[in-house]
This record gives sequence, structure tokens and C-alpha cells, in this order.
Amino acid sequence: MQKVIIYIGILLLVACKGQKHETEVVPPNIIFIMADDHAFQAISAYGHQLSQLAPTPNIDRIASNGVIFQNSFCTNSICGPSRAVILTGKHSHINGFRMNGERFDNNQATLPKYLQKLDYQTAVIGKWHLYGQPTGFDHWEILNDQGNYYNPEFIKGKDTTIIEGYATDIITQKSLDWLQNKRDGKPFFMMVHHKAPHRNWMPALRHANKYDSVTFPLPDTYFSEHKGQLAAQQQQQTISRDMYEGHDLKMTAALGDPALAHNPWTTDFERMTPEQRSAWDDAYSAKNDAYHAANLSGKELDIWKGQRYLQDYLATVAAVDEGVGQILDYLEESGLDKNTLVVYTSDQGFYLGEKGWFDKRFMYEESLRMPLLMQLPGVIEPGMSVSAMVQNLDFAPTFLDLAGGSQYASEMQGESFKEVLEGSQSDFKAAIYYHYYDYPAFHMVKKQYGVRTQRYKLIHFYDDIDAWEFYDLKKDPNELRNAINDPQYIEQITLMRQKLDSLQSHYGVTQREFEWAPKEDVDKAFKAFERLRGNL
Ligand code: SGN
Ligand code: CA
Repeated sequence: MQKVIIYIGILLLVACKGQKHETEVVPPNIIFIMADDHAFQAISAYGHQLSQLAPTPNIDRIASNGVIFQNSFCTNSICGPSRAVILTGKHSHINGFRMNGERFDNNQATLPKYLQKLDYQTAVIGKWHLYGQPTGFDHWEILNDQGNYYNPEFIKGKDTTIIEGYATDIITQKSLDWLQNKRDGKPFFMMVHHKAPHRNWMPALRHANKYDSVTFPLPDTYFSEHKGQLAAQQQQQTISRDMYEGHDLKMTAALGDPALAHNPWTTDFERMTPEQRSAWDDAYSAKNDAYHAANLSGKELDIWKGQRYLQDYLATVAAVDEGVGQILDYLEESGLDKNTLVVYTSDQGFYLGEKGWFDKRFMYEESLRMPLLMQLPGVIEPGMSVSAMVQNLDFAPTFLDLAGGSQYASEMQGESFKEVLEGSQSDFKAAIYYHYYDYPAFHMVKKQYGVRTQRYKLIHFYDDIDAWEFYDLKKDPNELRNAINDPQYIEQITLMRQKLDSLQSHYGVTQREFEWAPKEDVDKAFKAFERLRGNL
């Protein structure tokens, strides 16, 4: 009798285990929402002073339902390259897309292709920016090139169509439509790629006055002189100097007249319908007239420009946040949320006035760091905050691991951080590798590569300069004091150089990656940008 009871017990145990196993292997759906140039400083879950005045309650929901990463970094802080890294799980020099304007080799193995092998239905909606048509997606509708905020062109198959409306809302609607009407019941992977809050930061009409009465705190480093930072001294992404007054800051040329000041790319405004344009002018005329009446100059004007930039940037974020809310609401109403990994991130970080800048590209913190929030009930404990260092390079291996396809990640250079998500691992990478190549190009940020650990950062700027920088992030979180020649750090700097060497050999970095731009190209680029600024 006892034997029989034991036998039944074992049978029950095996049956329970089998059941548990079954629930574990149901592959989760994956919704990957990526904004373009969304700084972590502008997501209230990150607690930055700025975002408290322009909260993002819906994006924050993902953090409360799941995890927020404090140290998520890109490998190359620029749009196309970051997207190529996310798709391939390989560094730029391996996947071949080192800078914007290159062509992504669509024949290579990518995350969506592997997910298709795992019987996922795949879709991408919104910004693509890898040139050529997406492969590995059962459904795709992409913005033409960078895309426009108003009445953007969408490419679908062989057709390019202008869709009337506001890009963020259209992308949200198309994503919801796919979720609600176009799925076939398989597990799915959907990439929702917003254009916002990319330059030239045009808010939706309903948000055009949202932050008019808010004074945002400008960073302490807004008037930085970049002492000991040669590459920083030579960039062209300073708000007060390099933004185009009409196109970027929506300033008018004269009091009482809606005609824009310097606007070298007219298409962003000319494409608006007369109704949109007149609502726009109504929204901006009073604040532009107030600016003219104030007759500002010098530092006061620089501060005014910083304010206008932040007001517009954060107003474009508002529509993204609403869209995230609609997607989360639908998931909850339909019950899909229970087995859907929702990811929110941006293709890189962005400057919101730190060091006086906009844009990205540098290996300094604001552009290196990507916001990263994820929810997946049953796997990710709600309310987790993780300080382990992860990279966009690791996204594909992690998603494949969660989908039960870790074998496909063996060729990738990233690693799965599934155990970090499950809370069973608190450390991940001891050091991360970075390499930016896009010079000469917009904003004239020098080529650079480097290594970052939890505490230190070493960067080498090269091409037409040869400058090393070292930062102790604990003592100098704003990276204002280049300590490369500080004797107290000799040992640390040596260690960081060794780490850099070993990461470069680990990732197969070769001489080819350090090609210099011919001097004529640099001179030509300088002239082109001067002309665009209206200085030539
Ligand atoms: C455009 C922007 C630049 C920006 C690049 C790259 N100018 O050229 O400011 O750095 O894109 O951005 S714009 O006024 O035409 O928008 S990225 O996100 O695509 O990498
Ligand atoms: Ca971008």
C-alpha cells in the first residue's frame, strides 16, 4: 500500500512538473517600442528633475509593472547603426552599418528572421532608416527615410503614400490596427518605431502650447566651456549656436509675422495642410511675439533658446507617451498583457542642454545611455530597478532566449540578460565597448571609441585629432574633468587601456575600423554646414 502511495505521489509530481514546464515554454509575445532620440532625462520614471515637470505616466507604467534599467547603453550612438545592432546582435563593424547613410545588408541573419523560424508573426511599423526594404517581417510599413512629423510618407511594399495626420499618432494607430485586426493567433513580435522626439521637435497641434508656462531647469553644464576636451570644443551641436532659429526653434523673423526665421529645410512646414499650418501659427504667434518684445541678447537669449527647445522636445514626447498608454490599455483589455514582453527604449540617448548641447554621438553619458523599461508578468517582478550594465547589442539574444530560441544567438556578439530580468543575476557586463564612426557628418562629432565600467570611462577621439579622455564617473558624473593626465589615476587608466584592448580583440575589431577621413572631406563638410547655418 505504502509503495502504491509513493508511486502515485511520484506520478503526481511528474505531472505537476510537466505542467509547470508547459507554462514556462509558452513563448511570450514581444512588443518593442522604440522612440527616436528619447533621452532618459525625459522619462519621469528615471526621476530626473526635468521630467518631473513633464511626466510620462504611461511609459512609467512599464517601470511599475516591470523593470527599469539604470545602465543600458548603446554601442554606437546614432540612429541607423543602433537599429542595425538591435536587429543583428552584432557590433557595427561586423553588421556593416557603421554610420547613417550606409546600406544595411538585408540578407544577413536578424532577430525577426530567427523569430519567424520559431513560428512568430513579425511586424515593424514606423521609422526604419536602414535604407532598403525590411526583411524578416510578415508585415511592414515604414517611414520614408527620417520621416516627417506632419503628413508623413509611409512605404509599404512598392507603394509610398502620404498619410495625413501626425506621425506619432499614425504610428500608434497602425500598431493598434495590426494588433487588433491583422494577427493570425501565433506568438508575435512587433516593433513600433516612433519618429518623435527627433529633430526638429514639432509637437502635435494639441500639445503645441502644453509647456508654454513651464520653466524647465537648464542643466548646470549649459554654459560649459569643454576645458581639456578637444572633440567637445569642435562639435556643432550647441543649442545657442547651431540650432536653426526657424526650423529648429520655430522662431519667427519679425514681430506680428508668422514667417519663420532661418529655415533651410522648408519641407517640414510646407507639407502641412493650410488648416494645420494656420492652427500651428495660432499656437506659436503669441509666444514668438513675446520673444520679439523681450528683445533678448547674449546669455538671456541662449537661455531662451534652451527653454524653447525643451518645451518643444517634451511636447513631442507627450504624444509618444499617450500612444504607449493606448497600446498598454489594449493589451490589458484583451488579456494579452499576461504573456507579452513590452519593451520601451530609444535608439540612443540625447542631450537636453547638458554641456549646452542637443543631438547625441558622443560617448559621454547622456548620449551613451538608452532608456530601457520592460514588463513581462510572471518573469519580471514589478517595480525592479537594475543597475547591471546592458547594451542594445544584448537585446536580440535576450528576446531569443525568452522565446525559447537561444541557439540562434550563438553567432551574435551580445549575450542574453534573461537572468537579470528574472532577478537571479545582479551583475552582467563588467565593461562595455563603444565605437562611433560618423565623421565628417552633421554636428561634426569626431570618431571615437572607448570602454566604460561601472565607475570609469576611457575614450579615444581620433581622425583629425588624437585625444584621450578619462573620467571617474563617481567623482565627476557630469564628465567635466578629463583626468587622463591625473597621476592619481595612472593605475586605473592602465587597467582601462587593457580592458579596451581585450574588448577590441574579443569583438574582432581590426585596423580597418580606424580609417581616417581625407582632409578635403572634412573641409568640405565644414563649409556645407556653415552654408546651411547661413554663415557663408
Ligand atoms: C538629421 C538631423 C540631425 C541628426 C541626424 C541623425 N537633422 O540629419 O540633427 O543628427 O538626422 O539623427 S534634421 O534637422 O534634418 O533632423 S538620427 O537619429 O537619424 O541618427
Ligand atoms: Ca536617433
